[in-house]
This record gives sequence, structure tokens and C-alpha cells, in this order.
Amino acid sequence: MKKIKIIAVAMLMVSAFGCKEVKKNAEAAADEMEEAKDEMKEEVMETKTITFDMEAKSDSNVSGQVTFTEDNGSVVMKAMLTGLSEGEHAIHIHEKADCSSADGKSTGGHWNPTFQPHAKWGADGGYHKGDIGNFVADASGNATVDFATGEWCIGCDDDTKNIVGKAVIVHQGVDDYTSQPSGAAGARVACTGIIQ
Ligand SMILES: [Cu+2]
Repeated sequence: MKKIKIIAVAMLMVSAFGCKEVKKNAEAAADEMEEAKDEMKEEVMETKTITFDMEAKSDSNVSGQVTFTEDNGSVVMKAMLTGLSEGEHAIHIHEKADCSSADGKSTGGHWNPTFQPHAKWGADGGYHKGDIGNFVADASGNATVDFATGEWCIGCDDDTKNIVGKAVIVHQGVDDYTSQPSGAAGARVACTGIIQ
């Protein structure tokens, strides 16, 4: 009888130990899953870069490239342009990634998903999400535009931030930051769709 009891206790201990082992394994597996999830999150947060060639419009000779890089919640735009007239020009994001028309007007008006007045970027009274502003081309007609903002994203779910499906337009003239709705910046001399 005693022997049986001892065996029974021994069996209980083994099964209890076994349960603990299973639990430990389950915990380890759960930890691994968490780690894998964190790694996936990191991958999603990785830097995104998209580059486009600018197309000449309105019989201009403007060409160049524009690159958007998203990193850590901020989008950096860098445009390298050539073939411009010397002096100041406007650059905006317009609402449609359609550069099919000769005058670039197929891109529509300024991208303005938050229904604000046209103004200088950062103005207290509001501004378009496409109101990048003016830049200066040198005597050779070359220009570099650098712009960075946390108010854009590349392909996120927020329509007030997502620049994909919009267009970059370079104008012959200067944005006066006051004329509605476009700043009276004149002809559209270069265009690209922002298509991921
Ligand atoms: Cu414009």
C-alpha cells in the first residue's frame, strides 16, 4: 500500500513538473512572439524613399529630380532642378498625380486636404499642405530645394498627411503667399506625380 502511495506521489510530482515545463515553454514562445512583433514594428518604421524625374511643362526646359524620404515621422523633400530662369520660383504640391496636360493644369489646384487658405507655410491663419513656398535658381538656372515637415507622410492612412497620389509643380513665377487660391505663381514649368 505504501509503495502505491509513493508511486502516486511520484507521478503527481512528475506531472506537476511537466505542467511547469509546458508553462515555461509557453511563456518562452510568447516572449519570442513579442520580440518578433517588435522587429516587425521596427521594419514598418524603416526609412522610406521615393524619387521622381520632373517633366518639363508649358514649353519650358526645366528638368530635375525630386526625392521624398520619410524617417521617424518626418518627410524630407529634396529637389534638384535645372533649366530654370535665374531668380525666384514657387514650388507646390498639387492635388492630382496627373501631369498629362501640356500646361500641367491636369494636376488641379494646390493640395489642401484641411481646407485652409493659401499662405506661407506655417502661417498662423492656416496654409495648404502643399504650400512649400519659393526657392532661388542661380545664374545657370540650377536650384536645390530642401524642405522637411512632420505634416506629411508617404503612403500612410491619414489623408491630411499622405502625399502619395499628389503632384509636385514648379512655377515660372513667385508665390506672393496672399493671392487665393494659388499665390499667383504663373505658368507651371515642371511636373511630376507622386506615385509610390
Ligand atoms: Cu502651384
